[in-house]
Amino acid sequence: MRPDEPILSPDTRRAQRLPPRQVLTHKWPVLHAGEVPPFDPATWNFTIFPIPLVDQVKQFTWAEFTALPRVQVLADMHCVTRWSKLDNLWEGVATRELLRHVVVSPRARFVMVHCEYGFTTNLPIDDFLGDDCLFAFKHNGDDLTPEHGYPVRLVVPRLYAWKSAKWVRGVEFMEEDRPGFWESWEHGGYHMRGDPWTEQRFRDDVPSGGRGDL
Ligand SMILES: Nc1nc2c(c(=O)[nH]1)N[C@H]1C(S)=C(S)[C@@H](COP(=O)(O)O)O[C@H]1N2
Ligand SMILES: [Mo]
Repeated sequence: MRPDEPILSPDTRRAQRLPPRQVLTHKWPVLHAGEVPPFDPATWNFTIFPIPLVDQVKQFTWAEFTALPRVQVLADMHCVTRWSKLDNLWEGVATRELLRHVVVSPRARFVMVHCEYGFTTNLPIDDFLGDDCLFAFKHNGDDLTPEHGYPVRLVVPRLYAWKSAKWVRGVEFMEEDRPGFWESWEHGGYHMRGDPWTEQRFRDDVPSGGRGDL
């Protein structure tokens, strides 16, 4: 079951839809590190962890995850490499749905999203649980294609799109923040939060050993 009216991501109501220094695209670029992973519904699972930040380690099979209630969200997408794609209609499971399956400790303030081949991305828990955030199976009415995250990707419309992790397999709740893949210094030091409206493109802290190893 899903509502007839999609949830409108708040940024779609702005008079000026493009964040600073972004360029509109009508195509849908493909952007990721590494290979497109295979999908096997018999072995796929989705894990929420760890104890004690959740009351139990919860694992869903593909059949269980696809049986969860669905929402539709209309949202814009902004890649830090400066393309923006407007009016995407996503369908999937709201991130908030996870809260109906585990009890999350109030000490949890960040999440690490875990994907195939070890890709990760970190974000504040309040951004992750935004009412326009979902684990999407469909885009504009069609199943995701493999290169766009089939079978399921995270969508966090209000942050730069590298937080919208493709081929997602689980969520780790965290007390302290720590960098994911693109946020790590060796992969560019992209921002720990990534708000496109204030151009949080790169981290503004400095690696403990100094920037670079000269
Ligand atoms: N697993 C994974 N997800 C990822 C990435 C990645 O490298 N690996 N790149 C991100 C980046 S930088 C962007 S802009 C979006 C692009 O999504 P798209 O390829 O569907 O346009 O995916 C994000 N999700
Ligand atoms: Mo990106």
